[in-house]
Parts: sequence; C-alpha cells; structure tokens
Amino acid sequence: MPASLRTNPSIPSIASIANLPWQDRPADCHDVVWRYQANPIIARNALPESNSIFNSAVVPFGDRFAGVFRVDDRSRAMRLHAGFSDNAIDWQINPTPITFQKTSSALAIFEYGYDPRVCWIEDRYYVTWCNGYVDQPTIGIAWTHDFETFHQMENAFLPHNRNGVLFPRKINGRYVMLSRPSDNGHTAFGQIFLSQSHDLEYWGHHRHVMSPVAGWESLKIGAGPVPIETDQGWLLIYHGVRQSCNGYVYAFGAALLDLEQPWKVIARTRSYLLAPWRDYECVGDVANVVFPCAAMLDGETGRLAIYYGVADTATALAFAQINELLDLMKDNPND
Ligand code: BMA
Repeated sequence: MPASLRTNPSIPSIASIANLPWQDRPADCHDVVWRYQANPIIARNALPESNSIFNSAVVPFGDRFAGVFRVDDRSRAMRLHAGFSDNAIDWQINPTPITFQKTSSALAIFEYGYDPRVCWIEDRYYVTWCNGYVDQPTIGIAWTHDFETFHQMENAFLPHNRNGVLFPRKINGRYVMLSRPSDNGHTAFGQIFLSQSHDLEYWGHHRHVMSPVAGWESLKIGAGPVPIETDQGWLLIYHGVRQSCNGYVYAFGAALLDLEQPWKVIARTRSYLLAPWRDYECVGDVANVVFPCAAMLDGETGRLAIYYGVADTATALAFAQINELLDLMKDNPND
C-alpha cells in the first residue's frame, strides 16, 4: 500500500478493490489522469427508452459493483435508475426508474432527479442528487442497503442548490456535505460550500470551501465524486466551468481538504486534470462537458477509477494513481 494512504480497512473508500477496472497509462501519455481506451463505457441508448445515460455514480457492492445512473428518457424526463456490474465496465441498468419509498408522509414527491452521488457511511449507502422541488433544484437524499429499495429522506436544503456530495464518515461527530448554491437555470456562478448535520436531516454550521480561481474553472465549480480520505487530507475531485464565446466548457481538477476541518483547502491543481478533448466529450446533447460523479480507489495499489459523464450523453471512465495526484497538488499549495 502506498505510504500516503491510510491503512484503516474499515473505511470502504480505501479498502482493496481487487477487481477495480484498470488500464495502464499509454506509453505516449504523460498526463496524471488518462482515459479508458474503449470509452464511452455506457452508450446513450443502453436502455430501450433512454435518450442519454451520464453523470452517474458507482460503488463497490460485495464482490460486485452497483450504481445509481442518471437516465434522461426520450420524453426528456430526468430519472435515476439502479444498476449492477461484475467488472464495473459492463453495466446492467434497470430499465425502470427507482421508485423512492418515503420516510415521512409529508415528504415532497420526486419530481425529477439528476447527477447522483453514492456514499457508504457506517452501515448503508446514501444517494444524494439534484432533486426537483416545486420545479427548482435542491439536494435530495435517500438510503439503501441493496440498490433495490431506496428510502427517500427530507431534502437537505431549500432550493436552489446542486452537487450535494457527502463525506464517507462523520467528522468531529457530524455528517458533512458539500454543495453548490445555484439558481434555477444554467447558473453563471458557483462556489463550493460545506454544511454539517447530526442526523442527515437538519443541516447547519455552513462554511465556504472554495471559489473559482484558475481560468479553466473561472465561471463556477462544484464537488464531484465523494471525497477520498488519505493521511494528507481529503482528496476532492471537482468540476470547473469556463465560459467561452461558444458556451460553457466543463473540465475537472482536484483539491486537498483538511482532514478535521474540511472547509480548509490545503492545495489544489492549478490546471485541469481532464478537459473535453475527445469527440465523445465534445459532441453530444451538450457539447464540451466532462462531469465526474464517482471515483473508486483500490487502497492496495493506489489505483483510482474515475467515472464521468460526457457531453450530457454517455458515461466514460478514466484512471489515475492517487499518489501522483497528491504529489501534483503538493506542488501547488493553497497559500
Ligand atoms: C449542469 C448540470 C449537469 C450537466 C451540466 C452541463 O448544470 O445540469 O447535469 O452535465 O450542467 O450541461
């Protein structure tokens, strides 16, 4: 195990995942993040009624993998679907959307859902997503043990909010969630904030975490996959958006957050790690979008598999070595 990784096997995000998908970096590639050569791994028409399947979250599930997938159907309804895989590349996605069980009769109905993240905390998987409430986006939360039955909890926040991402353990006795306050449209601003809760229901002690700095993220940023715990800090992969004369361009980078006070940014990448360069990232329903929602780490080897939506159309996979990512950020302390 690389020296920089914690050795606590009770933290699933750093447990060994022997069957994690992997391809070595191509000989002619010098990037810290490189793409799976058979991308995209999930085609837009993988389901009979799907228009697009993208911005989706996957996790280890026993000795297999499970996930929650953003499926926009051909009526252009935005729905969440569960899915399973033996190798985390070939996915069997349920053709019918998740029907959430309400944990309270007063709970708002599911209007639409998109950009899910999945996070194991203590004894169950939590799903967070952008949840329509009176036709406005906020953060929905549900939990599941088996990816068959999902129990929807109260929305975390009032509208407008997007990119709600939980940390995989309590920090100083509180659950912690990143989010990105927004508006109801294609929001032209965005900073990452953090909120804390004793029960995953009432959220407070809000903190500012990060604002856009570099050119590639100059319009807005939002948290991506569930942060990964290392002994140097929480590794957060996040998306950043630049406004061009031809529209928004979505890329992703990374930051290192303090372990005990995760609103403190220790370091962040100066340049993007991956930007829309390939045709499947540049051409689709929304051009020039790479949007990461999941990352799985094999604690044994430090191999990281990053799942990202491409052009709001399909789902792709990329790889990195976690120590190379941490080293890259060390060269760019946030001082
Ligand atoms: C964001 C979200 C994402 C989408 C992105 C690019 O606001 O809606 O789902 O990938 O825009 O269209």
